[in-house]
Amino acid sequence: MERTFLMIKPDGVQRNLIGEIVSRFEKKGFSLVGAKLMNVSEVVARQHYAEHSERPFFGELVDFITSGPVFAMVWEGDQVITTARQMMGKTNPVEAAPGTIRGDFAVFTGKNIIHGSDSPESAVREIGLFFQPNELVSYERTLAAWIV
Ligand code: RTP
Ligand code: MG
Repeated sequence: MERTFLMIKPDGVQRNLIGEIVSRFEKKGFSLVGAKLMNVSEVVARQHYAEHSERPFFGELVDFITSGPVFAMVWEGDQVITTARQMMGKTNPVEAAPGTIRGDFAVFTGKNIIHGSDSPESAVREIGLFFQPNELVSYERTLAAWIV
């Protein structure tokens, strides 16, 4: 069972898209094992996007991700890293297919609503950066017991 780090960026929070986005991953069949609304410090933002530190847009990226609250999440499921990236769509919303989160809700690369880990190594690193182990809750589905 795989885990990934997903984060609704400040534009997604401002636009009231938390519920819509969480709902897509729930309906897909993945399990939410951790989530919190939080402000990202500049130190954490720089660490999170360290791979882009030499790119010309790095300063803007850090400013944006620290500009307001984000909704940080850890999701669990079979192949969740790759599948979540597919559900998010391409980085540039112009290229993101309709039906994807960025394809449906975003217009600009710099305001593309959601982040998702791009590999198992990134997922481990990013989960560790944003969550303490005791903030993650794994559980068995006991749906029938709650319905009847
Ligand atoms: P993310 O890390 O946020 O999930 O996005 P991603 O993997 O699809 O794209 P990545 O290449 O990792 O870029 C990280 C974020 O940087 C901004 N960006 N701006 N102006 C530009 O050319 C440019 N390229 C990337 C985007 O907000 C992108 O999500
Ligand atoms: Mg990335």
